[in-house]
Amino acid sequence: MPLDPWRPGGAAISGEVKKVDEGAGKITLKHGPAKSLGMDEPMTMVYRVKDPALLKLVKVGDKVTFEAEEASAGYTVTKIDKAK
Ligand SMILES: [Cu+2]
Repeated sequence: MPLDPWRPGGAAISGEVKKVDEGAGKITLKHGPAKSLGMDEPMTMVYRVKDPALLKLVKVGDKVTFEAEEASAGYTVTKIDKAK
């Protein structure tokens, strides 16, 4: 078992869930700097999700770890998990 649960090359970002919009398939996350996404400052922003099922894993107020990628439609969360 690898110690890092994320896929090689993926950069996990720590954040907190501020809003979940299952209808629109979007999640609002407050997070710290995410160099891999070119975000140098902490911020709160809306992300799309790659799979709507991801929105069922977390709720508002949860501390989470997530991965995102920059897609043509906008920043998209590809993985999300409650922080340990
Ligand atoms: Cu951001």
